[in-house]
Amino acid sequence: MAQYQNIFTQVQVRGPAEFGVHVRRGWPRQGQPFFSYWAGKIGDAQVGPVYLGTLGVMSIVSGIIAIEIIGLNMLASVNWNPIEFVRRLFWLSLEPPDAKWGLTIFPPLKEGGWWLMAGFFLTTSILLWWVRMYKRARELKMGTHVAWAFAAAIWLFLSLGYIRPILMGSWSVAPPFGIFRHLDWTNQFSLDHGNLFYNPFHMLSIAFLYGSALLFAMHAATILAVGRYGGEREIEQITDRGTAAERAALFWRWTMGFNATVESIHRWAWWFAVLCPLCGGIGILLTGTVVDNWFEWGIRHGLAPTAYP
Ligand code: 07D
Ligand code: 07D
Repeated sequence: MAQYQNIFTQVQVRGPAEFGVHVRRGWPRQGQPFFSYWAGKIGDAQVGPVYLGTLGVMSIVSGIIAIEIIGLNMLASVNWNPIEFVRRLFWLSLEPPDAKWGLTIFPPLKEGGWWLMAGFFLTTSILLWWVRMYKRARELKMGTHVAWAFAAAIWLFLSLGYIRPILMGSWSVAPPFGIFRHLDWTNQFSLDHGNLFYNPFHMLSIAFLYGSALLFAMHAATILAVGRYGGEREIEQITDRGTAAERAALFWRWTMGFNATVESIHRWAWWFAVLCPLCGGIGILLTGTVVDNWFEWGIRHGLAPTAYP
C-alpha cells in the first residue's frame, strides 16, 4: 500500500531522445538533449533541447542587466566587500528615488537613477518573456492560457512599481529591490494606508490565494490517489466507466455532493490563480489614489469597528 502514498515519480520510461514537432519559423532548438535520473524523479528525465529565439535571448540579457545593476549597487553599498555582500545580502537593497524627484526619468544615478534603470530592464525582461511564452504557445498551436495567467501577475507587478507611482506622481512610492527591504516596504504600505486588511480587493486577493492552495491540494491529491488506476493519463479516462477519473469524481460527489470534472477543475484552478493578482492589482491602484486610509474607509462603510469594546 505504502508505495501508492509516495510523492516522487516511481517509474522512468527511457526511450531515445524526443525532439518534438518541427519548428516552422525562427531559430533551431539549442543543445544536445541528455537524461537526468533526478530530473526524472520530479518531471521528465529528458533535459533539452530548448528553444532560445531572439525574444528569449533579449529577455535573458535584459534580466541579467537588471540583476547586475541591483547586485553591483548592493556591493557598492558594502564598500565592495564581497564577504559583507554575502553576509548581508538579504538586508541589502536598491532604493527608489526620494519623493523630491517626483516622476523624473533621470534622477542622479545614486539617488534612484540606478533603481529606475534596473526597473526598466527588469520590466523589459518580463514583458519580452511574456511575448516569448505567447509566441511559443501559438507555434505549438496551443491556447495562450499560460501567457494570460502570467499577464495577471505582470498586472500586479506593473501596478505596484509603475502604474501606481505614476498615478501618485512619484517613483518614491514604488517597492525597493531588496529581499527583506521589500517586506518592510509591504508592511509600511499597509501602515501608511491605515491597515490594508480593510481593502476589499486585498480580501479578495487573499481568498483567491488561499483558494488556489486548497484547489491545488485537492486536485493534486485526487490525481495521486487514483494513480494506481492510471489517473494521470487523463485523456483515455474521460469517457470510460470504472476508470480513475470516474472514481475521482465519485469520491468528491460522495464526500461533498458535487464534483468538478477533469476539464473544469483546471478552469477552477486557472481562475483562482489569475484572480489573486488581478484583484490585488486593483486593490493596490485604489490605495492612496481613491482611498487613502482603509481603516477609516472601513469605519465609514460599516466594516471596521468605531471603537473596540
Ligand atoms: C515559488 C516561483 C519561483 C520564484 C522565486 C522568487 C527573485 C528575487 C532578488 C535580485 C512564489 C525569485 C526571486 C528573482 C531576487 C534580488 C534582489 C514563486 C515561486 C523563488 N516579490 N514577498 C518573496 C518577489 C512583492 C512579499 C520571496 C518578486 C510585493 C512577502 C522572493 C516580486 C509584495 C514575502 C520574492 C515581489 C511582496 C515575499 C519568495 C516582484 C506584495 C515573503 C517569493 C517582481 C505582493 C517571501 C523574504 C516566492 C520571502 C517573499 C520575490 C513583489 C510581498 C524573494 C520577484 C512588492 C510578504 N518575494 N512581494 O516564493 O520570504 O514566490 O521574502 O514583483 O514572505 Mg515578494
Ligand atoms: C508579486 C506578482 C509579480 C510577480 C511577477 C513575477 C521574477 C523572478 C525568477 C524564474 C505575488 C516576476 C518574476 C522577476 C523570476 C525566477 C527564478 C505576485 C506578485 C510578475 N497579506 N499585501 C497581497 C496576505 C498583509 C500587502 C497579495 C495574507 C498585511 C501589500 C496576497 C496576509 C500587510 C500587498 C496577500 C496579508 C500587507 C499585499 C499578493 C495575512 C503587511 C500587495 C498576491 C494572513 C503588514 C499585494 C492588494 C500575489 C496585493 C498583497 C496575502 C497581510 C500588505 C493575497 C495572506 C496587512 C502592500 N497580500 N498584507 O499573488 O495585491 O503576490 O494587495 O496576514 O501589493 Mg497582503
